[in-house]
Amino acid sequence: MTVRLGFIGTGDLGADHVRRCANILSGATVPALYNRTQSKAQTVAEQFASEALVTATPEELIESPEVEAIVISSASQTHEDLVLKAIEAGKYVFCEKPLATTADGCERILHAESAAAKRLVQVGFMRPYDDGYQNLKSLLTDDAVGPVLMAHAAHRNPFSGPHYTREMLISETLIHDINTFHWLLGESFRTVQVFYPRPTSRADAALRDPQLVLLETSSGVLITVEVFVNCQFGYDVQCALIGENGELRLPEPARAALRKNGQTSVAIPMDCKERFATAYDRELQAFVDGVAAGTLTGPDSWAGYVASATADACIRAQKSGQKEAVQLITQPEFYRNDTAV
Ligand code: ISE
Repeated sequence: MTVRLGFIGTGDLGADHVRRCANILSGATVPALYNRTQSKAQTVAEQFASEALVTATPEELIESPEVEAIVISSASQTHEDLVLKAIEAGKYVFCEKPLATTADGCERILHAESAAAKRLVQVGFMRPYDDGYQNLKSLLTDDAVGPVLMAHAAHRNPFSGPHYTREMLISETLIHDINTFHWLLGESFRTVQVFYPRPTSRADAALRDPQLVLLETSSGVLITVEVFVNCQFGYDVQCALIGENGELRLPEPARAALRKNGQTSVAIPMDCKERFATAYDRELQAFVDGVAAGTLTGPDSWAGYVASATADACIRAQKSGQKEAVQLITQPEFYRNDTAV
């Protein structure tokens, strides 16, 4: 069976998803594309999906009978409205993170999906599909280090670009780490606090880059996350969990060590598309397979909601300088027995 995917948003990551669909994944075709700048969608169609129709609006794509399921990689502010429209059309939808820019927006999606009485949404958190993180998860499941007490993580990008804001360090970057720990530890968060170290001179002072975030889970695990989006040297993701009986550490990506000119060197990836290439392939393949089987398995709307509600609290903490409580609604029955990754 072949799943007919329509793509909304053919920018950097969106175009890469169309490429993987055309060249790497099995069981999917691309009958339609939409991008706010139409010529960009046209170029991506010419490169990877010559038969695809470039629609004039995202609604036209969502409603097209040629499109069975939708992949959203457009700007974050458009996600909520597009996911709601896909649910209304009764179509499966893969939405890049964040599911919505606020917890309220995610809540509207939870209501719509529960009312449809069918799981239709997968959120584009790709780390659960990475070998290293999967290894951490299975060791935690096997109780390899006993109860986890603390964790330390770093999420570094080489450069952020001029469009990045102080809040985006949370809503676009830290949100991955929030989801990672929610998934790894199987619990949500109680409080958050944000600290501003001495800022780098390599970025606009208003960005306050880097930031140090302290997350406290419901059981009291304390997690520090360094978010540094202009670190210059690479796309670098670190994670260590300290338990009663040992420590677990995320492995470095497998790269050969080069010995030359009296030195050993190992390349560091320069962006997320390179660092998580295989994870992106797997998450989208999981979506395609889930649509074909009629059962989605990847990160669900509840995971998207917890991530956004925690990010909202972090943005409040950025402003207040205080510890802020994470306020979550009670998990709706509909999401309790979900088989999400
Ligand atoms: C980007 O949108 C991502 O998802 C990357 O994984 C993250 O590292 C980056 O900071 C975001 O802007």
